[in-house]
Amino acid sequence: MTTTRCLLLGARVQEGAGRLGCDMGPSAYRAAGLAEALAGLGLDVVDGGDVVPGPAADLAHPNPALRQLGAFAAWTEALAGAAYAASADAVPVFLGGDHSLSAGTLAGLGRRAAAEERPLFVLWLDAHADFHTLDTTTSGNLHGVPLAYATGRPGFAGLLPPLAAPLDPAHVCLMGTRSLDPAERGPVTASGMTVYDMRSIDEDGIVGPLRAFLERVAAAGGRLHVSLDVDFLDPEIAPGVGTTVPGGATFREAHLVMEMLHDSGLVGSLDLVELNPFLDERGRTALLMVDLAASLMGRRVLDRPTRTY
Ligand code: 6HN
Ligand code: MN
Ligand code: MN
Ligand code: MN
Repeated sequence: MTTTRCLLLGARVQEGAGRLGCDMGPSAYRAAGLAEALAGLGLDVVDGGDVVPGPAADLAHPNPALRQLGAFAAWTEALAGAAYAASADAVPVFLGGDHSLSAGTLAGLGRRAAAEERPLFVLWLDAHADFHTLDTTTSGNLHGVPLAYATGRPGFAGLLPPLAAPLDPAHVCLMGTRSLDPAERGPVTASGMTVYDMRSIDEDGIVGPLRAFLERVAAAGGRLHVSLDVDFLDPEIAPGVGTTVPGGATFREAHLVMEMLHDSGLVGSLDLVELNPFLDERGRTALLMVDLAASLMGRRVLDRPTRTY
């Protein structure tokens, strides 16, 4: 068996969020020992440094709320290229950075999946759906749009890179959803994406739904990308994020999800997004995210270091 090669790539993007600070995320993950934790599992870990975007284009759009569209387009272009290249022979882990970075990673991974003639599946662990188009967002914060762009919703053409292969909404599973803007609700329902919102997780648990999704990915021979937004977690355990929503996933639920993902053997790439170290408390959110990434990459509970967050 060959050793899994794990490539860490920082994306210091903060332009998509409503407040500054996510640009420090990659540094916080490095300080929290992400590379060491993964190497400790016997993985071949390479820190590829930070992806550098080109200059922001001057892009006009009729929605006056939009902020930083040119920077978003430049990040998307750079990250799509990086994700396509990295996914050829490694499991890339993207260290965000706000969630707008997933527009780029999903574009690049879609191209990779198409080249492999495999379908791309996405597990979106987030309080939000991030399913706004450029026309429907009222905050204007572009971390609210990546899933809409990647699935080919209208209005991105000519502004963002064209998609080699739009993501099939039937291959997307949202978990932990508990905050949708009015303009997102109809489109999320109509999209055909699978949504396990917090109410359904509270009622039915997280294991059955996740197992059902993973079985679908396996049956289709799919490549699975996991996008983990810090606000998937309850703010009590993960305060280092700008968009806290009460009632999030517990420590136990989040670790269980990661362990099931590892056991599935299906995960080909990972985004760690929305960590805002300026809002964190002595690095506890960064440390928790590192622990979750390590569980996803194979750490068993008995190997976990004793930590109090
Ligand atoms: N995130 N729906 C809200 C907006 O401003 O569009 C929140 C988006 C949050 C984005 O969680 O990555
Ligand atoms: Mn998000
Ligand atoms: Mn979110
Ligand atoms: Mn299918």
